[in-house]
Amino acid sequence: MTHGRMLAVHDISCVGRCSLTTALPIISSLGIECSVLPTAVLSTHTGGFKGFTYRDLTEDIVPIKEHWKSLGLTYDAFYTGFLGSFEQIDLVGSLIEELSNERTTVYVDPVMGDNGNLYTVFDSDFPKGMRRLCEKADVLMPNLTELCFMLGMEFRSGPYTWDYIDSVFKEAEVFGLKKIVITGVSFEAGKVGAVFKDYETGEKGQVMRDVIEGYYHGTGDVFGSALVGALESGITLKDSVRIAVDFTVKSIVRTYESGADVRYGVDFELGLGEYVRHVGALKGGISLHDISSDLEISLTAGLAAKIWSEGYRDLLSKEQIDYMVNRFQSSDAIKKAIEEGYVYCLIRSGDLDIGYVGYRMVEDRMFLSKLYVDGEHRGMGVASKCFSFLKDRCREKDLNKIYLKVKRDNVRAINAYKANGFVIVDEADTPIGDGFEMNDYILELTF
Ligand code: PXL
Repeated sequence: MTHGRMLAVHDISCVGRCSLTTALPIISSLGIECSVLPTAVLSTHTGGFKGFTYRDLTEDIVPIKEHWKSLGLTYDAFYTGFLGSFEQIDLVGSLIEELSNERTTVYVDPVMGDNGNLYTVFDSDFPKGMRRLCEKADVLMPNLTELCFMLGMEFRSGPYTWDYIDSVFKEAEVFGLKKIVITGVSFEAGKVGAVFKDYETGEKGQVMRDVIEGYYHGTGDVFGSALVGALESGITLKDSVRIAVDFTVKSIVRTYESGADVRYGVDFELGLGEYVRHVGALKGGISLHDISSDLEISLTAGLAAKIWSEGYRDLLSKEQIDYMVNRFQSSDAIKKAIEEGYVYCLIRSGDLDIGYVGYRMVEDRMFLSKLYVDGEHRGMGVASKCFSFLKDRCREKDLNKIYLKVKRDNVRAINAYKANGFVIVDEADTPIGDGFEMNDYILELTF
């Protein structure tokens, strides 16, 4: 399902970005129609502000539902979060059943607690009730605290092992889910992120990022909303988790750097543009287009100049960047390379050119001479997708190896290649004229 009507069922905390004040803007930014069912109205959320007001809207749920039924409304997706009372659990469960259609996906974030504790407004019976709602979910997005409370497991603080996480995935099978994404998981000190499992395909994985000190309110809702938006846009689970983690982490970093009062939630608004671009790029899919015309060649050279001047600012002097762009990435250089047997392709996402590759076959391997992605589109798995295209090109010629050169101090690129299965096999120091030298590793991928 892409871009049907969604219902977000959360409280409205008027101040302190969380629940509906994050779900609505984040999901709407993707062009998804998001209706709301407010479960309670609070002057602020309950975490850190004293004296908040709390209006429980339990009594409104049935009349609202009946009105929607009289209009013949159904929802293609439900995204439930903070519920205002114990009774709401079953009321929301019935509402989901009565307003679903054959395409409906149910996303449940069983918002109840964090760091081993329930939020103060919930008593110890709440998790038992929440379990029933989770049984209606297709996609569950709990943190470990919430899962432990619902499954009757003892909460332990991290770091965890994959054996432990696998055992949690196994316990969570009782919910009959399609997918689960667990937040706040750490496998090593200094790193935290999310783990996920697709019960239908067996695929599982993790997305970890550096810990940022402090406790940031509403991040579960920012993450959940970004995840639901990406999944509803038809993006794979793995890419959706990565997009949601990065969106959340960048929001936290902005908040940390601004020194803002963390009770007001994280500064996600400035990240919405990038979030929409990332989802848009992966939604449209990525394709490689062989280039040959003068226009395509000059487009590629223009992209190269942009990517190089932004991407290598911290690694090379301006003089060396200018020299290398002119020598290796200008229209003339690309034209000459194509004449010598290189294949150049633009990486296209929707109708945007976001990068380019250049390669040629050398004996029994593909030599990948260029793989450059525009900064705005990095960190979205574009490179991995390019590698699957490039592997196909190798297979067409019965080859099973790709090699490339990368500057020895370009740690980010080396790690990205390693994550795609490349290993360092050699080093090369090549003088390139004008007193410049390239000091590279040679990395190889066998498949
Ligand atoms: O983000 C979780 C959340 C949602 N709604 C309310 C909350 C909290 C967490 O404290 O208090 C009202």
